[in-house]
Amino acid sequence: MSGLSNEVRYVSITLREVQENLGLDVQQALTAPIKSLPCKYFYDQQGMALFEQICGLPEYYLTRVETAILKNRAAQIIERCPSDLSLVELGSGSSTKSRFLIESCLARQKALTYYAIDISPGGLDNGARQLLQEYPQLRAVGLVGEFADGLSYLSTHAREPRLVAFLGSTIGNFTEEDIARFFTVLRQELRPEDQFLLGVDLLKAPAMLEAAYDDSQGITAQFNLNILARLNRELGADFDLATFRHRAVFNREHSRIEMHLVSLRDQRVRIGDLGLDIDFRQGETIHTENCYKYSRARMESLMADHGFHVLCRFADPHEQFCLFLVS
Ligand code: AVJ
Repeated sequence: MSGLSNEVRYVSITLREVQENLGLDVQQALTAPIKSLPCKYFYDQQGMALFEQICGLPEYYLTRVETAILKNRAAQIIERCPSDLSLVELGSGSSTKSRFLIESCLARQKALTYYAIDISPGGLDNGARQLLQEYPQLRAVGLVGEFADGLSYLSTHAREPRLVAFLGSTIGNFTEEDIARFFTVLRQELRPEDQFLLGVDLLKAPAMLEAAYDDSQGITAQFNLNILARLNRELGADFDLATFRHRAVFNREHSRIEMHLVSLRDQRVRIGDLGLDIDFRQGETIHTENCYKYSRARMESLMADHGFHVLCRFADPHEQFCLFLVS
């Protein structure tokens, strides 16, 4: 073996400013008649650690079920893709899940490039480095930027056919407009030989959904409240976390889990860095997240509306979660 280590290479393809503006976004969201906070701000260092914990909770079946589907079906998924493939993952590459796709590719081809597109650098976790050590035939490239920019970079830099994976039901955070925009970009950037793998949490009994977002150990509550702690840390706010309570409810009309933070009393909160006072009535909520749930048919019709054709579905026996392989 040569002394060269097989390391992750990061390419910054940020064309537009992806700089997030926490202050401005928070000001807008908390001064609106219905208060909210953008769910992307959950994921500071503490938030990411709490989300990791959520993924291992007994009630949070999503990660476990999706991982099991990938474990059992990765070979079949890869079989349906063209040979000499490269693998693209949208969002921070979670190596536990991608491992199965990577292993199936490498059982079939000599070498593989694995691209992870994420707006924050370092999206590839330590597991990715572990994979690189196990598989010298593997190359990992982190692309730092928006999905659209990452995909367009790849259409000029990667000639080989690609399997683009968007896992973890992250699409659940998208509004219908977000989905329309996202599918439009995908259609522009994917070539006919490319395929798309989408992980979707399926519509099911509300009690089971609500338990997944309101676990008995209170980890999801901590995750939700951490967004207020973050405003305290980063914007000099004085939220008293003991005066807000986590709430997760299934909204049937919109087919989504909603996460809220409920103010337990009338109170005024100061956000020092913004020079802003926010008043809360007792029972008033900050709407922090929507997680849309789809029936198979509904997701397939959304995809069809955007010119995508479902090649294959891979669900668990209880139809809790579904992976769609799409061209
Ligand atoms: C990261 C959007 C897939 O909706 O299940 C988990 C986020 N929020 N528990 C989800 C989340 C509360 C998660 N996604």
